[in-house]
Amino acid sequence: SSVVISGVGLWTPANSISNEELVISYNAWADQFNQENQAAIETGELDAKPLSSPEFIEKASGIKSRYVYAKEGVLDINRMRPLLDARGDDEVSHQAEMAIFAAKKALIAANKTAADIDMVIVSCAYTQRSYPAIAIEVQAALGIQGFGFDMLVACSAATFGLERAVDAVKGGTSKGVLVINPELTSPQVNFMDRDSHFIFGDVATAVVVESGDTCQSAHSFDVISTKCVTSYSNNIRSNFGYTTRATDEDPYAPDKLFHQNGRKVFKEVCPMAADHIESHLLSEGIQVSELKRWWLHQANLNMNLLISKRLLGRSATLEEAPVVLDEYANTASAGSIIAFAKFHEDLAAGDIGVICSFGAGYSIGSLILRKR
Ligand code: CO8
Repeated sequence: SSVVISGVGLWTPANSISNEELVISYNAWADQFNQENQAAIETGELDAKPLSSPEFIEKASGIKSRYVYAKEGVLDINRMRPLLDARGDDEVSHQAEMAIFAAKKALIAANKTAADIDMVIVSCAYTQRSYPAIAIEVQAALGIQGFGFDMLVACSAATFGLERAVDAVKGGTSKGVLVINPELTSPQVNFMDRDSHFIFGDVATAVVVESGDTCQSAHSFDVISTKCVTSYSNNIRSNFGYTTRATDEDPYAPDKLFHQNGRKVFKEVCPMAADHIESHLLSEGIQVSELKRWWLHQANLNMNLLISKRLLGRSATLEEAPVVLDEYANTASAGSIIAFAKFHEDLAAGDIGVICSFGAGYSIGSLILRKR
């Protein structure tokens, strides 16, 4: 019997920040920095902080706005990072909270309860602690028997997690899997870096994977196949980790936050992603022209247009390759799943689509789906 995706849940934070709001704050911070360091800047000891602009951001990335789990602190030029409440051991953690919201929605969409799930994978770009796993906290909160674990694969965490889920159902290890992506990216964003302050947003997505035999969902997809690839690159990196305390490095240093060589990433990842999608489709005997929908990673609009152009000979339309990054920005691994969550119900039985993620690692993951 087939393995299916039978439900998807999307939890969107209540707070958003527009490009305009973000740039006003960044520019006020940069002006303050430049004034305070005027002497050192004049002697050439320090570089002046350059100003950002909403026009640049939208043109270079397609991003207009982003959601944030906590807005307080982000725009405060004397803080420039979100302010989260520190929670005790007996309280639900921030990431588990996000994950639970999305998981409940996915279960409803799949027409399932906790009793139908026996494996919980929390896969995302960061977990707020190493143990106990966020997945186990979520498993307990939802009353799920079986087991859960966390996995980190940056932007491809969702697709790689889904591959694990599909294999577990196919191999009989599991009857139903929840793959949850609580992408709490904002604590790792350097809001004092003009090149990257606009890139990320927070969100949580969740997907139910089960056997076609048990599926009772109104909108389900056969997973035709999955394909994951990694290739080591330092062009997207964060050096923050549990050893930071022992290396006596500054935990606030820019290298301890998200940083990238954006141009290089753009140039290297676009052809990799295009080739990946094409070879994955061909391995299943599917032509690119047969694809009804491309649920692509949502990092950069120009990147997605370039990838589809390489494969189709023209840019994909918004109907073919839906865009959510204008509203959500880059939400690490959740981007392609948000696109899937918002744009799958209109497909007809037999229609084929591909979910594809690409990013840090580098990591690329894809799933070919057929509407049931
Ligand atoms: N405002 C005004 N001007 C700016 C700004 C700004 N905000 N930023 C840069 N500029 C300037 C630059 O300084 C540069 O000036 P000059 O030409 O004088 O040097 C000029 O504008 C052009 O700059 P870039 O070359 O940097 O601009 P690009 O057109 O290449 O656009 C992008 C920059 C948008 C970053 C683009 O390169 C891009 O999107 N690349 C792809 C990146 C990508 O997909 N990365 C994936 C990262 S996400 C990931 O893998 C997940 C990691 C885990 C999650 C982390 C969560 C925190």
